[in-house]
Amino acid sequence: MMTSKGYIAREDKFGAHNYHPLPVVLEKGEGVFVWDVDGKRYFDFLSAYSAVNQGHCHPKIIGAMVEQAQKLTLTSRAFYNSVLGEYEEFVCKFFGYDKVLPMNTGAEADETALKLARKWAYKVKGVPENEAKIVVCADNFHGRTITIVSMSTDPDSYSGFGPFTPGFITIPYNDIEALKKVLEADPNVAAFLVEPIQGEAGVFVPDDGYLKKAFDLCKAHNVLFVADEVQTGIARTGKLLACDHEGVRPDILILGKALSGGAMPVSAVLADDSIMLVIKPGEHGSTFGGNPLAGKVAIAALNVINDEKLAENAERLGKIFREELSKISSDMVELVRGKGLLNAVVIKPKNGKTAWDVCLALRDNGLLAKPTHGHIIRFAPPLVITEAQLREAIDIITKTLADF
Ligand code: IF1
Repeated sequence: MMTSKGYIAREDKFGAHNYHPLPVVLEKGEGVFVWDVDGKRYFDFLSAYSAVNQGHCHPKIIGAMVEQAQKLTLTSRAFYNSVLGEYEEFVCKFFGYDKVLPMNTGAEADETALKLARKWAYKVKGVPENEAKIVVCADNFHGRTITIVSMSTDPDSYSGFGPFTPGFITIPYNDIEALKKVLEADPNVAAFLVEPIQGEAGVFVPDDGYLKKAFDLCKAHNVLFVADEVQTGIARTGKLLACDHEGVRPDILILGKALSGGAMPVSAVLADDSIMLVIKPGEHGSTFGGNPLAGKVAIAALNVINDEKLAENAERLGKIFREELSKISSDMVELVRGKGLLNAVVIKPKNGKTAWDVCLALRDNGLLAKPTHGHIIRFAPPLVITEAQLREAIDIITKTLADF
């Protein structure tokens, strides 16, 4: 029987060292819980970075997956299949758009949105060929491809991967004046790409009204408002989309992660015909994009969001979480912030102890979370968590912090 150390040593020997995981080896997941190889149970307060909003191995999602997996998993888009149209109609009506371009990972969906925005700029807006600009925010995270890290301001994301894709203008997040200035100065801006809440940066929630003002500025300058809801979407922030808090309907909507409930990679770009139809047959695609297995899984995953009212649950329990965490009288807790069940605690190091040490202690006490950017701990449980489970988890966090 292999020990956790054995699992970790084997990965170290045969796997690329592109991660520094918390030392815990998980073997089983169900709902809000995961179990390690020694049978120890943990609250999962990362949810695979908001991909497991519906809870681990949700029976309806896995059931749909197993059923379809025994019929037809992949045809490629060289042929039609009996599921894709059903999924396309379902997801377009679910989010209220004319069309969907199905992809697999979040990064692929972001790349697809960038291509769509540039092509729209040339074909519809009349920007001169190869002159299109995309405005992005400092501290963004949209994935790991070379074009996406070309618009990153995080050296860990882009250092050593040049030369970089041109055509990006970076402005500070949550700064309407900066966006206004850029849009007034440059007639070749195709789109403004923004996370409604900056997840990786440390769950930065912008000022109320920021998204609406940004959207209105984009409309005034014939610029597409592109929302990356890969992490904030699918009920995570207490609404179906984080943009829904401000009644903003993105021109291009990017989804991923919990679109499949964490069962497999499924991502999507949604837009109306005037934008989506600038891409013609043969101009974009992917081997697995829109495969029948992904289609059935995504339909099941989205039905769970509605049937189990997960957005409402996230809204209600998120308020309790922030309220209770703000009461913690630990001098390591600098700040608690978030929306719905996407929250973070800013940790002030104490006696050389950092957020990493807190996460190790949380692990020992039966709760898994991980620091982002050193001193910020993200807390994002599956949205199926009950109030009783949340309060039990809050007790673990409170006791753990009290020990420092
Ligand atoms: C990892 C971060 C979170 C995303 C947004 C696109 C993507 C992501 C807003 C790309 C992916 C994941 C990547 C994952 C960890 C996680 C993450 F820390 F990397 F930044 F959530 F904050 N847009 N985020 O958050 O989607 O291609 O990964 O499917 O380990 O890199 P992907």
